[in-house]
Amino acid sequence: MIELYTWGTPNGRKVSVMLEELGLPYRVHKIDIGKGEQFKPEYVAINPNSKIPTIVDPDGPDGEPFALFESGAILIYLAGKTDKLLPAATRGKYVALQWLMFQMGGVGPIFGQVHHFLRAAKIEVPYATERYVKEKDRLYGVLDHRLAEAPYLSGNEYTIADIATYPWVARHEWHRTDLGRFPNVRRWFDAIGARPAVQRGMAVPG
Ligand SMILES: N[C@@H](CCC(=O)N[C@@H](CS)C(=O)NCC(=O)O)C(=O)O
Repeated sequence: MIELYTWGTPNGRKVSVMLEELGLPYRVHKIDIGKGEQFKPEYVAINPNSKIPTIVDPDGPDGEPFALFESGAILIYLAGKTDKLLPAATRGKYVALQWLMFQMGGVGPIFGQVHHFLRAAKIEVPYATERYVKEKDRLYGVLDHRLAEAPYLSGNEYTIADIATYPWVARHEWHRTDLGRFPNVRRWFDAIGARPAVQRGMAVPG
């Protein structure tokens, strides 16, 4: 049974969607980041970065328990453990990892900043808001262009790149993005959202 430490945010839901897609048994431990539970010493012991998500696989490499943080690393680990959702062939594998890194280094951090400045900042900061909204729109344009060429981010196969990106696009209302402006993203978003495993994973931690 994999232990999943998570909260109801896009980075946490990437991992619950992945576990649901793989059909791996897992137990959810809620880490309420609003209450600062990510800073408790027992959590910092498995995630020194004090953020969710983290997994502990009791049956890790060499059969030993294995704690892992960073959602992208967790997705790659689970794909490797099961030989699923990351193509084995070199070209497909690195195209999937390319779009996963695009999510980790671009979509996640930039959409997160947009959420902060539109929804959480205690004062209005027009310069920062404008800067991040503009970059968010540019990233949507890149996604839309890619999804005009292929059904999924990695090509013809649904992979961890899609799993990583979906929960961020699912927050499109938070970052005030009309998916009608990005019809290829909309088609991809609807197709992925129809997957039962995605629906179950997106409801975690409940
Ligand atoms: N790069 C990390 C980012 C994780 C992250 O930012 N998690 C947020 C929730 S989505 C968090 O735990 N925030 C709590 C905090 O910043 O104190 C990953 O992908 O795992």
